[in-house]
Amino acid sequence: MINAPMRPITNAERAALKADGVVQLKQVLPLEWVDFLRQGMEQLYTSHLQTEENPMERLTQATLAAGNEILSDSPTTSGQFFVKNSPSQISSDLRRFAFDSPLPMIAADLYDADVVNFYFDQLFWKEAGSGKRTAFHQDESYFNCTGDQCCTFWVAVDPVTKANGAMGYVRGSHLWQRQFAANVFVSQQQLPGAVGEQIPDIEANEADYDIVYYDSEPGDVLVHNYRTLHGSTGNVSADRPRRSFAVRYTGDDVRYYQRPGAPEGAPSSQTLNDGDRMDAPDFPAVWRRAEA
Ligand SMILES: O=C(O)CCC(=O)C(=O)O
Repeated sequence: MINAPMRPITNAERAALKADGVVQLKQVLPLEWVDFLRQGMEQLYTSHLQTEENPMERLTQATLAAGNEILSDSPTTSGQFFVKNSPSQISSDLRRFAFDSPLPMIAADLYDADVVNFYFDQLFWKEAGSGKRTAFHQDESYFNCTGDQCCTFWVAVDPVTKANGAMGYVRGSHLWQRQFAANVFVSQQQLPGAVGEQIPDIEANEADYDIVYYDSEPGDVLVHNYRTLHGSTGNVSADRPRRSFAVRYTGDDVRYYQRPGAPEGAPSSQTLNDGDRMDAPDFPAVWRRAEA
């Protein structure tokens, strides 16, 4: 499989990411890569998600026990919402997708970077009927880095609409210069030890914000800046899973920063100090500009 996108990134797409903090790249991923990713995710679902304790479920129970609300689009729940951190550490297929698919080249093109480094990956699997929303949040508060060129590349292997878990973004929020506290992901409740402002109640006041929700088709990639507030709807469909893989890449201006309040599991480095370039074995380079 080749690592080139289906088409070049346009100036309008680069400009949208800068201005809005989010852009949807329609049909940039070859479908053979999407099929490859889907198979890798399905294997992981069988080998790990279905057999391990689901950390999101544990977090949900702890949040409810503390008297806090879980955000859901459905009064009843018949499926689970799985979040798996760093799945590429256990799945060679997901690692290959994060490192060798067209995504790193797309990142280089969007950032106009000399070097693109891998930072972190996550798998998000909303089973049919798992009504839980992903609460609006800002990735920056979970990440041990600083700078502008850090984006999430979100790839769904299923058709996505609001009924099974569409991603929503507060346009322009990456420019607000506000640092929000990390939350419990399915609740507005802050994570213990989180640092930053409480995120406003966006879910109950969506009309007050410039929010854009995206339907998505296999082959599309949603890219958002790590400062952009975003969340997703619950999966209230009867039979459509919503399975996605998110990979974070950094560009030239990003520096390591051990962020106060970042959750314990946030990728961190044994070798880098605050202010160092991200170029280290912990965060391998996945794309380099060819020497002239
Ligand atoms: O897929 C989701 O619901 C959440 C994804 C997300 O927050 C992210 O990729 O940063």
